[in-house]
This record gives sequence, C-alpha cells and structure tokens, in this order.
Amino acid sequence: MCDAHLRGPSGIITSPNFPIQYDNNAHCVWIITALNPAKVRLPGEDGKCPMDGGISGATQNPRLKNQNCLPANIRENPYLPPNPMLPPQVIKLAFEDFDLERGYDTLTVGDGGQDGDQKTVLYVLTGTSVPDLIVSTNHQMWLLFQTDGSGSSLGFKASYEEIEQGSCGDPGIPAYGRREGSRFRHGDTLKFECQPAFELVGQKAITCQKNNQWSAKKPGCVCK
Ligand SMILES: [Ca+2]
Repeated sequence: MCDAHLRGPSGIITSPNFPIQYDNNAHCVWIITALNPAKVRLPGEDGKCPMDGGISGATQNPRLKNQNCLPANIRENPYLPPNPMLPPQVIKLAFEDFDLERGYDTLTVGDGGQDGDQKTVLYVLTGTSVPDLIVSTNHQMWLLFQTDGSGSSLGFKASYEEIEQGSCGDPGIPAYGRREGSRFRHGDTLKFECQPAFELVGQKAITCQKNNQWSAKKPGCVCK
C-alpha cells in the first residue's frame, strides 16, 4: 500500500511489494495519527459508555467522561486534535526489516502531519542496517519512501504504536546481552552488558532525551 492515512493504536507499515523488491521511482507517503480518545480509561470504569449500554453512576470528571463517550464514529476519528485534558500520545516506530539501495532509495521519517516538510524531518534512512526506534514528539508522524530509477532491494517493514508522551519507548535488549533498567521516560538511563565471549559495540549506557529519542542506538553484542 502506497500513500495512506493510518491511525492508532498500532499497525504495520511495509514498503510496496514487501518482502519482494520494491519498484523504481516509488513515492509513498504514510501519515500516522494517534487516537487519543480511545485510550481513555478512567479508574473504576469498565470503559463502556451510556450509549453502548454500559456505565452507571457519576464520574469525577465529566469532561473526561464525555470525551470517552463520544459516539463511536467521532471517537475513532483519527483527525481529532489532541485533547488537552488527556495525556498526549505520541507515535513509536520500530523496524523489523530494512534494506534499501544505499544513498539512492530513502525513507524519511518526520514529526507531525506535513509530509516532506524539511523542518520536521527526524531521520533520513537508507542502506541495510535496521534503524533504532523512532518516537515522534507529537501525535502524528509522517513517512516518505522515495526510490530512484534503477536498483531495487527488499524494502522495509515497521510497526507503529501509540505511547504516552514523555517516553522514548522500549529499545529492546541486544542479542547475547543484558540490560539494566526498565524505565523509558525522559531522563531514564539504561545500561547494557554482553554475555561472556561477546563484546559490546556502541554505547554502554543510553538516556531518554526530551525529544523522545534515546541518546544513542541500542548497542550490539558481537563475538570477540
Ligand atoms: Ca534504487
């Protein structure tokens, strides 16, 4: 699928034809929008709304209740602006496969809903290393896949998920390694170690920064 508006809470994005080679001269845009209202769960509620045949009794915050209990067609509208009453959601993008013709075919990932806007570019990805987690700073993320006129590769597969603002997302644990720390919020630090006979490549410790990105990629463990 090429050119799509996607919405939360999660999903998969692949390059066209994946896992078969993508086309030359491709130009694909995906815009992912978090679904804030659907995430609301007030304490003690079962998540049902009056019109769904649920909820009895008053809630402490009628505005939140109203937001949660919008008609389904509005509740699921991906284009609703973020509700200031709710913890903002951001988009986390995690790659499973990545193989683009280095330097000629690119996947650009940006913040917000204006695809191609140079001011909002987070990363321009190319080549064969699987990129680390990318987390947007607001409720939208855009992806632009562009290929040139010759030379193709297998493309990419990534999954996206809504997470709460203020987090960098779980970067995972390197194969043959260990991780100390399991919090992924701003200012949290994770430390990594490798099993005996393996050597750590990259940073031993990474910190979640205010822009929702880890200070460095998750390290790898390679045979000594
Ligand atoms: Ca190419």
